[in-house]
Amino acid sequence: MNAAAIDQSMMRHALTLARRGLGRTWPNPSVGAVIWRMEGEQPIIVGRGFTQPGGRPHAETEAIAMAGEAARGASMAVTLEPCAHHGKTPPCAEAIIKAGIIRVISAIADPDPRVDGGGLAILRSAGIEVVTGVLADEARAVNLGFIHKVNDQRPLITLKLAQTADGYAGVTGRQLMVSSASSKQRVHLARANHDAIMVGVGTVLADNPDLTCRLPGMMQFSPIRIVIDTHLSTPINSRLVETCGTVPTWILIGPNVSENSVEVMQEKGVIIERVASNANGHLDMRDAMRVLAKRGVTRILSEGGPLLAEALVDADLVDTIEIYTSPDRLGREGVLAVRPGLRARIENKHLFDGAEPVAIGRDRLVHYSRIK
Ligand code: AOF
Ligand code: ZN
Repeated sequence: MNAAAIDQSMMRHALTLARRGLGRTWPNPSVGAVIWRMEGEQPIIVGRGFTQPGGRPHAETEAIAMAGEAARGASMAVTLEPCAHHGKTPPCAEAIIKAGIIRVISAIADPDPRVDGGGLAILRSAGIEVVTGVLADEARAVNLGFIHKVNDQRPLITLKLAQTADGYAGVTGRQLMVSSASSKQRVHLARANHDAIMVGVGTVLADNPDLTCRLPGMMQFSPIRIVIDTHLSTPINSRLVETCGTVPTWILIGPNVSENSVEVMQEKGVIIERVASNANGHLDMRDAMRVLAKRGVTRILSEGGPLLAEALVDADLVDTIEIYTSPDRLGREGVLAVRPGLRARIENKHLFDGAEPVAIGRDRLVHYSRIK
């Protein structure tokens, strides 16, 4: 392998580490770092690290701690520019210098204004060789939630929709098992690698859902739950409220809810955030996402009903759409999963790029990603 191929393979490894932290490092990005030394033609990995739950310690100091003295004279691949600021911990750029690392391969710059090129500048001024842009597109995808939080004051949004073969989400007010066991497992895995699961209050009233990650052994990876609820209609005895001591529940409400109703919910342990409403009296989704980004949320999985999906896509807030289609028909009138207006936007080649359908158990999954 030549040097560039080794750099790429180390960065690929660092990216796999970074992906492990997704959903658990917010408000910080999930970063991966690999330290290696050359023995002849052979790269030997001496340290690996990724951002720890809650966002600290950072990936680089984890990898340096593992490598110990072996870091001296070694190279590091890191999926995001090492930090330059004195935050809750000293800057990673300084830790890298102190550890004696002589070469740093960094995928993309850190958009945080406290860093933004400063980390690489510190490394260069210490005489460390710096290579940037290695697997930049993949690193951007891993860090997209954090990038949107910093640059666009909104979290990344993955929209999940499920429909019967004839296009229905269910029957009004009744829960319908649309997806197969394999699809559910995949959705629960997606829950674990997002910071929050979001639904509209209609889903809470119809289904009284738990919205947790129930894959065996992964309950502790359940993210927070967010309800879009203009008039604060979430029942006090709903599962989301009753279990908020174990898995946090946040409810976003409009300006007209009484302070008294807010206090009742807060006493139960629910976090309430007020959000601006628009001319139709619905919550302003851009403002809602601004509030969540300000609170540190970087990645949201929206599992809410068709109306929430429409509001998010209309406000141009959706990064990825996953539509699961079951082979079974509802066979009667129900609630359309994707109404014609939303379908037109999803199928618009200027807005979303649709992949080929893949089979998930008995279901079919089509994945759309936002253009630009
Ligand atoms: C890194 N490695 O693993 C992560 C970084 O509040 P602090 O002090 O932890 O700093 C948070 C900022 O550090 C965050 O906004 C981002 O710029 C960077 N995150 N940096 O070198 C890491 N998670
Ligand atoms: Zn750092």
